[in-house]
Amino acid sequence: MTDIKKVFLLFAAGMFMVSCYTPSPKEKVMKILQDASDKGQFLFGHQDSYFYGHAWNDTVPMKDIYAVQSDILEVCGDYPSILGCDLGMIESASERNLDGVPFEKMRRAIVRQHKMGGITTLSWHAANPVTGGNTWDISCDTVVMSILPGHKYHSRYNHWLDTVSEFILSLKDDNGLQIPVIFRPFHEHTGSWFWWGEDFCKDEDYIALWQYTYRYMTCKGVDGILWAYSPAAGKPGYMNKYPGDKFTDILGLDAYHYGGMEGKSAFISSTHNELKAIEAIAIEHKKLYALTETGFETIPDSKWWTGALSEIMKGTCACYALVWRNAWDRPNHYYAPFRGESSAADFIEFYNSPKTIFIKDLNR
Ligand code: BMA
Repeated sequence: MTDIKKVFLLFAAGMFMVSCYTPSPKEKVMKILQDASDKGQFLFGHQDSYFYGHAWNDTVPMKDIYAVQSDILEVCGDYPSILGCDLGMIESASERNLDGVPFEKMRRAIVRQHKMGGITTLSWHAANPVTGGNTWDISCDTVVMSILPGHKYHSRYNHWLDTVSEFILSLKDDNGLQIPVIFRPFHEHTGSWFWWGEDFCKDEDYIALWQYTYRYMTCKGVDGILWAYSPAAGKPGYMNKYPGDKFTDILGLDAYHYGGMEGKSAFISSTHNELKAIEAIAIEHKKLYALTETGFETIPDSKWWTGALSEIMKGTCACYALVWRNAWDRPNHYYAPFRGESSAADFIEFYNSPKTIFIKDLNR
């Protein structure tokens, strides 16, 4: 065979392989996020959106998920493209998470969100494995160390990871493929309000815990998910406990609006600036980045969506922004609009902006 023929055949074989390449479910999700980021758009997320809202609760008794309700749907006629769920209390084999959401309902909601073309992110407000207290039990400052290999509570932690892995592995699409959720454990660790927080955990222990968790779950077969690292805003040392590029897909930031209307401009500029600083790190490490949690409790600003959140995201490549939950049993604990709420009109403007991505946008 002549050299020319050989080159031609190699080229043809290469083209054939490229055309046969099917991206994995994880790669597809990464592409959705990357495309948004490249276009200066962002996906909109809402924690627990389909389980309960400001004035309703669909978790008692457990109704079928196909009767889907959402405060976001009521306001704009569309679903959030990112559904936030929390695994807290799965480690104690509870049927419901710490906010009363049945895990079976959560599982079905995640499958449905995936069928609709959307994405789910899982946080994990894990209980304190040493004291048995809840996730905010900070009475002991050696918890992280004591669940690492060779330490007293290690086997208990392994058992917890079995439970988490089992749940994630149960999230399958119609073809039996793993649904690629964004897993966001041990969040806000730069603050000191969870047992894994800054004051209770050395940098190397946090990194060891993360890497151990990643390896353990990967060995269990949980290998098609995205891992998000999300420190709390306004704290030093963003990268001090970074687990490493191999163990991370998304760089996050959890930033809430405090201080009422007077705090608005400081919140906008500091959060925007932090996102820009994360952008530089994300470029260097070739990672996506996102505003993994945000919100203004009770939304006392009727223009918060176009006037604060959009302003923060403007000029960044952050791929999503997720607002926290609307608690049905705490009238003053909500972060998303609902029908009749004073920022609802502004939210519709935010929804209609070419920058924001909801479920319908992902299906156009
Ligand atoms: C917090 C509050 C709590 C909730 C926890 C986990 O920010 O909303 O009420 O239990 O998140 O979802």
